[in-house]
Amino acid sequence: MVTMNRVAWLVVAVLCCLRNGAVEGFHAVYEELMSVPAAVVDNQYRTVFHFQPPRNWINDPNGPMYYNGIYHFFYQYNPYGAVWGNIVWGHSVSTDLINWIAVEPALYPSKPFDVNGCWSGSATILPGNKPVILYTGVDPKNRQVQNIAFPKNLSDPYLREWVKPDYNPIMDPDSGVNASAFRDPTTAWYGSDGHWRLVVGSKRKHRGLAIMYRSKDFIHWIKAKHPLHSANGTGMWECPDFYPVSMEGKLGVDTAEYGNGLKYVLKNSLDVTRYEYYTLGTYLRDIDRYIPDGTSADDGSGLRYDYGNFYASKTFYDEGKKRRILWGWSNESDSSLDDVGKGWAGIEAIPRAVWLDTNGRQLIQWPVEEIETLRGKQVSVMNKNVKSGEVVEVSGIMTSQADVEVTFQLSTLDKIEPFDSMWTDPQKLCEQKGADVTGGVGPFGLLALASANREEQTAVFFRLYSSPKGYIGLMCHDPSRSTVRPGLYKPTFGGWVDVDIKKNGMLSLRSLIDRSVVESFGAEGRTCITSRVYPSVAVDGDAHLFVFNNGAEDVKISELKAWEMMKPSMNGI
Ligand SMILES: *[C@@H]1O[C@H](CO)[C@@H](O)[C@H](O)[C@H]1NC(C)=O
Ligand SMILES: *[C@@H]1O[C@H](CO)[C@@H](O)[C@H](O)[C@H]1NC(C)=O
Ligand SMILES: *[C@@H]1O[C@H](CO)[C@@H](O)[C@H](O)[C@H]1NC(C)=O
Ligand SMILES: *[C@H]1O[C@@H](CO)[C@H](O)[C@@H](O)[C@@H]1NC(C)=O
Repeated sequence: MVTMNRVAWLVVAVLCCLRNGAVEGFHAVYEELMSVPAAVVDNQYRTVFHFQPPRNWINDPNGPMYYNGIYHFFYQYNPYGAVWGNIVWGHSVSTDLINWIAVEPALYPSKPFDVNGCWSGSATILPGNKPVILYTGVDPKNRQVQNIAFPKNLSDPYLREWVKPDYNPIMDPDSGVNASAFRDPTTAWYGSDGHWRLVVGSKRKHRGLAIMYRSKDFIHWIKAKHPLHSANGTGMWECPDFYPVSMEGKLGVDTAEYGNGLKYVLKNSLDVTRYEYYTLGTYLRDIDRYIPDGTSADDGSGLRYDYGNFYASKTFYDEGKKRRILWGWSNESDSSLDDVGKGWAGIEAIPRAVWLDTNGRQLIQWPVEEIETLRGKQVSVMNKNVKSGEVVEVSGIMTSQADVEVTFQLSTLDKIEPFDSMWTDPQKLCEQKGADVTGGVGPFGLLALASANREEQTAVFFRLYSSPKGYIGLMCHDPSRSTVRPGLYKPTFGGWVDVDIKKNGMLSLRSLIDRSVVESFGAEGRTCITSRVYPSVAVDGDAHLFVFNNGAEDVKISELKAWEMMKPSMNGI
């Protein structure tokens, strides 16, 4: 393996003493690899239009904000190696969310209140247009505390330097809070009583907690008597996010808004499952309680932004375009030694606009429109029937980096299979019924990053079932044949598709394909799945794209458009 050759010297040097993924709190810690600089930076799997720094490890998105015409994006970053460790706040700026300029790290351990780490946090724009960051510091006793930082010079359009006052920390884990489970402050919002509020993720035994704090001046914070919300059996809540969405239309709403016509979203990243879940609900501001709607399961079986590899996400309100934008981290599925060999690990998913579905039961997500400026050469397929068992190649562009939009028309559903009420977990169902398992209506969809003979392929597809309550849609990513390389982690992912198929007779799919990532948006953004894959043949010009149908019923491509994606300016690369 190319990658292995590159790290052969390293394998010899460290395998002997590599403590295999000893887990400290929430991350595998490979102390021996934490500060191993990249010998070579691998381009085979490096993404072209997803957010990445030039090299090294990244994880959680931090403090995203729009300030004076500039988008700021911070991220958990190891400046010295391709595994987690030495974490600072990397910082990049952009005017379009697509082309990024890297500036110096905004926060790095330097004071007693963050000497052992500058972990995740959020930005809030205070009255008078003053941005401020709240983040988790790890103190000399390894306690997690919350700190505040201000821009040094508000006239610097890039806000390069940040000042951490010596009065930090501003929130301590008190007697009731576990000092090893107290992190990731949210963006704050202002209440009618003149107090700021925010939540910090935590847990008590098996109960996940969104601990609430209040402050009059943003500096002195007092813990509320009860959390904003909690749920037993969910474990540590990382990276909570709490914000309003409008009950009508696609426009975003500022975090501080309150009133009629709004619903609230509470999202938590569950350290136990390493996936994240959200509920829609009501915020009772007078008593500072959040109550999830009956239609939102409030546990690890609930709604997810993304049913694939997507974690530690955070939204912000984009005042410029009046929309709410979601950032999420997609980690690698290869090994830490592979990452050291590549010289990097982790990407951020394409920023997505989020709004409420007209049915009020879930969110809709769609890649920010700016991504379309990267669309280059285009090919299309119109009104093409795909018979049972047939495969249609989409050729004429380089599909190793592409944006593909397809609408399938389902004229008859006669051969649809019955739904078994025992099927409660969509991911398990996708595991059982992979892309090669023939069905009634579906599986049909795309084969991305495929080799010519389809020995390698990442399948993105739908399957439909009928139940007494109506039709049920399932969307899957099946990467089981994504590479001929042995030993890689290739999880199948799946989610239900909440759309009235009978009424529409159509199902749409969009996939953003970028060398080692396939990011898919089913039914116009109702179900999203992201997978990391490492093809060894389907690379560059040898990557093919197909439409397939392994259902008994024919389906029709009503329209397919695919664009080769151009490379933005990505942090100097
Ligand atoms: C603040 O930033 C502006 C714009 O970059 C610059 O002209 C000015 O000198 C800076 N002020 C200080 C005190 O560094
Ligand atoms: C505090 O959290 C840590 C990290 O999850 C856990 O190992 C420990 O058991 C917790 N302590 C208590 C008293 O619950
Ligand atoms: C909370 O969840 C844990 C584990 O899931 C369970 O053992 C415990 O009984 C639950 N406690 C309550 C009060 O429901
Ligand atoms: C991403 O990597 C895979 C494979 O190592 C792990 O199984 C996941 O837990 C991990 N995801 C996160 C969010 O850390």
